[in-house]
Amino acid sequence: MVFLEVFERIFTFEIVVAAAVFVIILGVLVVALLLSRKPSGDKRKRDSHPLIEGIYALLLAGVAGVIVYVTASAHQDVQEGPNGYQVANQAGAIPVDVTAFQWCWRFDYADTAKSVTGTCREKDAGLPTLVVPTGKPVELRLTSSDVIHSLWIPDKAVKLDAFPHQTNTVTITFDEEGRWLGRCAEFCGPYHPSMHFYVKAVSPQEYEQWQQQGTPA
Ligand SMILES: [Cu+2]
Repeated sequence: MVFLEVFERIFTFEIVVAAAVFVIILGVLVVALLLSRKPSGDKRKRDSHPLIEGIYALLLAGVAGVIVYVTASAHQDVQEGPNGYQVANQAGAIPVDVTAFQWCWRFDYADTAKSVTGTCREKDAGLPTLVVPTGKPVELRLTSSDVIHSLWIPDKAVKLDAFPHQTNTVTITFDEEGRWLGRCAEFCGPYHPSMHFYVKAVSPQEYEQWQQQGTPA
């Protein structure tokens, strides 16, 4: 699952950098305060050090630049990687047309004409389940039939906006079996908070059975 790996790598990197910057700035501040203490009654102007201040500003700008560069190139990896966004018609990918609507989801398997939807109102019972086989890329072609929504699978760090009159594509491969909750991540009206679904990854055999028999997931 490339999204999660990239997210965790970047997030850890940014936390480490942020912690280092915090500790260094706090240390410099404490030292500067201690050194700049003057006896009371001393009216001399405080020293200014344009060179040191300039270097300090440049260093911080450099750190910010590195973070932007690392994040942007990781984003590029995700977009162009084997499981990346916008990779349409990936060989062997299972195409699923995903439609977000107020306030639930519909999953139409383009190859088999199987369709799954729900009400998203009653907890669990009303939630649709997107069933996918493990180890095979699944191409989600996401659109909306009314307002803007956003497909979000928090455990897999996958998030993609759903716009009316537009299709956004993301190709995902689920490596392990399991079931994860998906949410709508774009406020879309009164029932937005209950606009959930499940993603269930099963073995390829089980997936074929499910496709043929139509047993509810
Ligand atoms: Cu929503």
